[in-house]
Amino acid sequence: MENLIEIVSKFEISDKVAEVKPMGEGLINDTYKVFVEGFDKPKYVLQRINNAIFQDVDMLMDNINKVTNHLRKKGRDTLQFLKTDAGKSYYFDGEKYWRLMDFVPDSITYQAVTPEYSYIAGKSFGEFESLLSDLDEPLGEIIPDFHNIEFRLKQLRDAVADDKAGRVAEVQYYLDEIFKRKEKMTLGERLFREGKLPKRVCHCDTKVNNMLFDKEGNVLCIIDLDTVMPSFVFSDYGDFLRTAANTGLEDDPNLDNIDFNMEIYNAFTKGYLEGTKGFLLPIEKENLPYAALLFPYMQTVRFLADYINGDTYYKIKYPEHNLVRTKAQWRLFEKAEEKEPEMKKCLTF
Ligand code: GN1
Ligand code: MG
Repeated sequence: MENLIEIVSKFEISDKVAEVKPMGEGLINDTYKVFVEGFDKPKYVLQRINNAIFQDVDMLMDNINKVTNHLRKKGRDTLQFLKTDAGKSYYFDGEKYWRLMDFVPDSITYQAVTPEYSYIAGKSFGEFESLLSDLDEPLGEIIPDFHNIEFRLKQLRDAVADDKAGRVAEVQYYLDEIFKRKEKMTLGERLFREGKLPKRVCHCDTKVNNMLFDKEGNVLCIIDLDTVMPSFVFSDYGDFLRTAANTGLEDDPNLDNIDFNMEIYNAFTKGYLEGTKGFLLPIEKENLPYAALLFPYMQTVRFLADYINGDTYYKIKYPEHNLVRTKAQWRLFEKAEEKEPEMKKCLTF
């Protein structure tokens, strides 16, 4: 295990580091809170960037700097990164990449939200997209085709063809169900090719726990900016609902816990439409129910492909973890699909 205190000391800070402790629930990067002498709350957040996934760390940090500078210029609170003694926005220890940012004081994250908080979240993510809509410096596509469902289905087909871990036979049911719906679920990419659907600067990882709230329920700032890149607005809208409207856990082993909560859907949609006022096109608005289905669908495809490949992408806690995640996301998809007509009816704000 690397000496985390020594890594923190490579950054331009004047404090003396007391302790570094693990934090967060991310499936990709490793995150730690940093305590310094004379201060009883965390002062910084240290992160090891997973460079197997974010292979171009310079592009990654450059994107984040563009986004945070733009938000700051508009008077919004956002993440503040520290530079290393050498003036860089990350430290490379010869093997791993690290970055350090300020800990946002008195901030709270949630794994689940109430309708009231969903409304606030909808507004904040909507405003986030609106605020970034006039970013004049282009952002790099840090993970190409990240939310391209045609590409994700291709990855799944490739995984099946290779069957590296010998797991295809046991998941045939899910493969059949997924591919049965491929026409419907690839609508976004077709609309894009027809020139009807634009790409916007999106967050692309709008999980509930990527928002910092204060004690009164105000949003302090949006975190986890690694995947900010051009995408359909469906990404931010759909991925939030995937986590927030799920009455169970993302990896719930008990499928009976899982439902798609329409109260959360309505509250979030109301907030999102307010936050994107004057900016969303009718085609984007009309297809929000499609987005609510697309993200549980896409996450099923991604977890299943990783399970078939022998668990090379997501961190797992036990051998069947990606299969359990697949089943839980698929149940969520089915529940969302049942409620699609109701979602369309509710879209009249
Ligand atoms: C990953 O990094 P984290 O845990 O916030 C993933 C998302 C998935 C999510 C599933 C770069 O997000 O796309 O939706 O897990 N991030 C990347 O929980 O692949
Ligand atoms: Mg995260």
